[in-house]
Amino acid sequence: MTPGEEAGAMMERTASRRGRCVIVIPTLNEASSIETVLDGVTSALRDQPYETFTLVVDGRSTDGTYEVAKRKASFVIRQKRKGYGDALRSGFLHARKALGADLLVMMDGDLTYDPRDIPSLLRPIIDDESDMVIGNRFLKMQKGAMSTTNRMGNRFLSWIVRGTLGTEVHDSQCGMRALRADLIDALDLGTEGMPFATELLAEAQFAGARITEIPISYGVRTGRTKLSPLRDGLNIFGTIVRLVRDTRPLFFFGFLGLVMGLLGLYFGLDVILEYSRSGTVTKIPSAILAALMLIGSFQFITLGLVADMIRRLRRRKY
Ligand SMILES: Nc1nc2c(ncn2[C@@H]2O[C@H](COP(=O)(O)OP(=O)(O)OP(=O)(O)O)[C@@H](O)[C@H]2O)c(=O)[nH]1
Ligand SMILES: [Mg+2]
Repeated sequence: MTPGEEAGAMMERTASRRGRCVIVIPTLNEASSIETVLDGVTSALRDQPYETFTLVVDGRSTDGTYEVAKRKASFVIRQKRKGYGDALRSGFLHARKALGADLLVMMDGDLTYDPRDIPSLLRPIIDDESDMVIGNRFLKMQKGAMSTTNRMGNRFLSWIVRGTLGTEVHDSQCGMRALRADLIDALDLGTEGMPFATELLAEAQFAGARITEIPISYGVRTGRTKLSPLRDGLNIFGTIVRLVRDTRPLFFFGFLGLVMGLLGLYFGLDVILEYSRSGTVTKIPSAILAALMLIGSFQFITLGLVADMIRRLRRRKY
């Protein structure tokens, strides 16, 4: 190979290693912060070894966010439907299909996340050690950035997610993440609202993606929140239950079957003891209840096995 050819090959290798990164930012009335966020992203990623673009997905803001984003962002799209989840899903698809993204980053437009954390989020993906990197806000959180109720709710949801979905993530609701763009193709994302963060995590875990977390900063919000802690908290909890049912059906239905089976044994034991002592059964209601519980338990376990088989057959491995 001549020195010229060698240099050409090296440039090609470098170019293919660079990749294209799209930072997707959903906004709904964030005019007071979006400009600073976009400037922050641009300056934080100036010297990174990948091409960087910002994509604002605006949800029909009425405070001029769209106009600011039009001026400052690389790309802006108007969201057709409603919701945080819908905005991110549309943004990811647009970034992947229309903009040819290799790497995706999601973050809020409210100045809570620090764009200087983006390179650290991308590093494990670029080094091929991870497919999705999730921020953990609890280690570097600014005072007052999250109310005590929100913090407790977040910790509780993360604990449930770890226990039920089996992901080793301690801030399951964190909205700052980086992921390989082709991971999106293997995920079945449909949640429109705030539970999107949980769905993305569960789907990635189910697809067999390598997921890691790193500490990131989290500051006090600029502008008004779009979060309704009770409504969104309950929605997220409902989503977790649905995701456990869909992604770990044997665990879900098996658990219900086990509880019912134990109740059946509890009611039935008395009846069996009475029968073995006297040869008769007088506690008819207990006997009927125990029989129903045991039949129900058997049905739940069978349902779990069938659902598990269906889920395995439909699994799109990443
Ligand atoms: N496009 C779009 N963006 C949304 C929608 N709802 C929220 N957002 C944006 O999504 C990001 C996250 O919403 P936030 O209100 O910050 O919710 P949060 O981060 O859970 O809570 P706080 O930061 O404490 O208010 C922000 O940039 C919002 O502007 C929506 O329906 N459509
Ligand atoms: Mg926020």
